[in-house]
Amino acid sequence: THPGLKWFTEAKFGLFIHWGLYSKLGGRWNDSSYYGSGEWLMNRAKAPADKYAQVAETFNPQGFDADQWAQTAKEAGIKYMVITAKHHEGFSMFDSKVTDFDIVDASPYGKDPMKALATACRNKDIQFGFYYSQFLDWHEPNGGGNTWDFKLKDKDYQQYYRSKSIPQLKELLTNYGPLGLIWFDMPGGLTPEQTRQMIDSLRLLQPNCLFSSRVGHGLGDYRDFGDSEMPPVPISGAWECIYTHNDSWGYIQHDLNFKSPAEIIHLLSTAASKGGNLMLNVGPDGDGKWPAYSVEYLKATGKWLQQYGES
Ligand code: JFZ
Repeated sequence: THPGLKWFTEAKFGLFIHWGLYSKLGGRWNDSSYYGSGEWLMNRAKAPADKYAQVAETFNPQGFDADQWAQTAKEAGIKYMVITAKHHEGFSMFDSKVTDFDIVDASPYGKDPMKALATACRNKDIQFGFYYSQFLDWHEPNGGGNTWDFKLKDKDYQQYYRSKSIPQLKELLTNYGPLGLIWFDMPGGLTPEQTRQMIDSLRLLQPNCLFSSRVGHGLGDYRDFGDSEMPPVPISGAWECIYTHNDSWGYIQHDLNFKSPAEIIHLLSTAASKGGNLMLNVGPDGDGKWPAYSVEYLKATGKWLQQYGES
């Protein structure tokens, strides 16, 4: 069995964080406002890649505080944290040499928040991992998904994997210390054999790092369910269900439909009773601040866990 499954199956409670340029847009593009899946805004609005990329020029999350994020997670009783290094929009929230479309090179912020967060989590004994959109990349002509700017028939997915996706995954597995897991998402463009080759080359860098099931072709190390999907019966083997705190993964300014502490505790205990983990998502805003309700309700969840939880 995979060495990483020990911590994973004991964890019970994880924190998912969707954070990118879409967090600054908050569900609004031009004169339209969108509800749900804020991180899909570029696609839903069919925003031109060059126009969308300009959002980076004013992306400056001065309110980001890695220690505070890790501290809130700790108080909530969270055992692992997974954050979007690059979502489908294609913007790298880490220092990447592979592209200039990253937070250090393209934004006034000019620092690598993932470095700080990896360190802050490690200092508090929280397993740290990255979400990485390995196929969908709406910024790249050869990436999956953007057919409003780039012609489908001109796309060379292999070229995208070779030049961006795989080199960036290697950066993530090299520059941030030991990772608990990589959360792949929305597989595409690779055969089972090519997927296996990619995985093998990545495993060499960190044999203890888990790969999520959405790496594709059944080759992940544990099972993930669909979003907001709880298995109806107990499931054997390592698994995780994912829910978001309100109705969107990425920050939406006009979404205040946050799950109460009682609802979070209910999800957590249901998942645990069926043998799996709950990974709950929060969506920080473009300044790097969590919604106030997320901070408050997560802390309340942690209080309950301290009184009634097992460890
Ligand atoms: C994906 C992303 O497209 C989305 O933006 C978010 O990051 C979410 C966590 O993951 O969306 C999915 C992917 C797969 C399923 C559901 C939502 N699924 O298999 O049911």
